[in-house]
Amino acid sequence: MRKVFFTLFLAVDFFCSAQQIQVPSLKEAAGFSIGSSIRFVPFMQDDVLRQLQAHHFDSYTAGSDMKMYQIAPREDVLQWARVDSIVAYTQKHNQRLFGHTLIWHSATPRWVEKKAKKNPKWLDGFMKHYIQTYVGRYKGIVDGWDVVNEGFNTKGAGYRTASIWYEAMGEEYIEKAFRYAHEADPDAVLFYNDFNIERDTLKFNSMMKMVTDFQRRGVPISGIGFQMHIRMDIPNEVIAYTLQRAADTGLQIHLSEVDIIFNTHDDSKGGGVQLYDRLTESMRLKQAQKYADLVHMYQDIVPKSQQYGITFWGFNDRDTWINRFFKLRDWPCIYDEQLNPKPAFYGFLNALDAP
Ligand code: 9MR
Repeated sequence: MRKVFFTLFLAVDFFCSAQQIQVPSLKEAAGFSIGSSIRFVPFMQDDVLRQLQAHHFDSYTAGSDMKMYQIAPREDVLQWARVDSIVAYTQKHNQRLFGHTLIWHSATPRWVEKKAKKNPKWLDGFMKHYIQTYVGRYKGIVDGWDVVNEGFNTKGAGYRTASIWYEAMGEEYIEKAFRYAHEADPDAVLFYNDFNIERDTLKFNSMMKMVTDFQRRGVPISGIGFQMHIRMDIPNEVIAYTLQRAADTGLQIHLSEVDIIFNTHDDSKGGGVQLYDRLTESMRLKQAQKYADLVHMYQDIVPKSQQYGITFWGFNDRDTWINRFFKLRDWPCIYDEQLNPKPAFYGFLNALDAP
């Protein structure tokens, strides 16, 4: 049955554009929240994107609009206008707003880095003020937060030490960020979020050590975010193993930035390695299977009460960050460059258990 449905939609896909076709809604087919990262300004001017977003997603993650460099561009300035517009949009469309991200080395404004380098003691007070003003302002409105993003090394074991937060405050900065956020909104779902944890078991183990220590000591963490920027050749067995161990903590599990690439890279800006120049039909079908595998693993391994949801990092190949960042040509998303659903979309959709 699944196969017939899949083939049927492939045929429809071939003749129709996104505007002409009403495909089934992902959020209606899923038993958990489905989201995508969105860049608010181009999004609000793009009718097709807005139509697709409202149709498929009941969770909204800002691609950049909620990061520290946007909120605190200069000393003594906190600007909320963009976030307020996003809140208005999500409330109008009855969507969950997810806060990405409070503390991320890569989104720290230059002025904060400079000031903390001169006076490391200042940073803790600034962090407390920033988090509590921000989380307090959107208390009961932002459902959950990536409290700290990418606090562990890109590869292998250990904390990311090349971060002003670590340099000025030591590893305790992570715990403090969670405590400050929890004080400001005790009901917000608080995540630690990172990449490659589904595949790099040394990195995963470092994170798990921190998470279980937090749980033992009552540091208010409520979830683990697997960014899940994966490649076609990342073995399902490894993903299943790490997901299982994370789920065993009893915490919420969010697949927070999903995309699936064919080519590879060294994790650095411009570090793409172009292995495939074009997307063949057989690649499209294999990608559909991988998206389906991911959904099955999430549903089978993560207990329902811990399924915070699955969020795509942009849902179409036209806007994906992958090509810009790694200097690649890849096709990681469920919608193609013309904003038509790909086999990956149907692979994902058909794997979803009804709510
Ligand atoms: O996709 C985001 C890009 O548009 C921004 O310029 C960049 C810096 O803010 O962040 C990108 O999103 C990253 C996310 O916040 C954290 N995980 C990795 C994502 C891709 O770089």
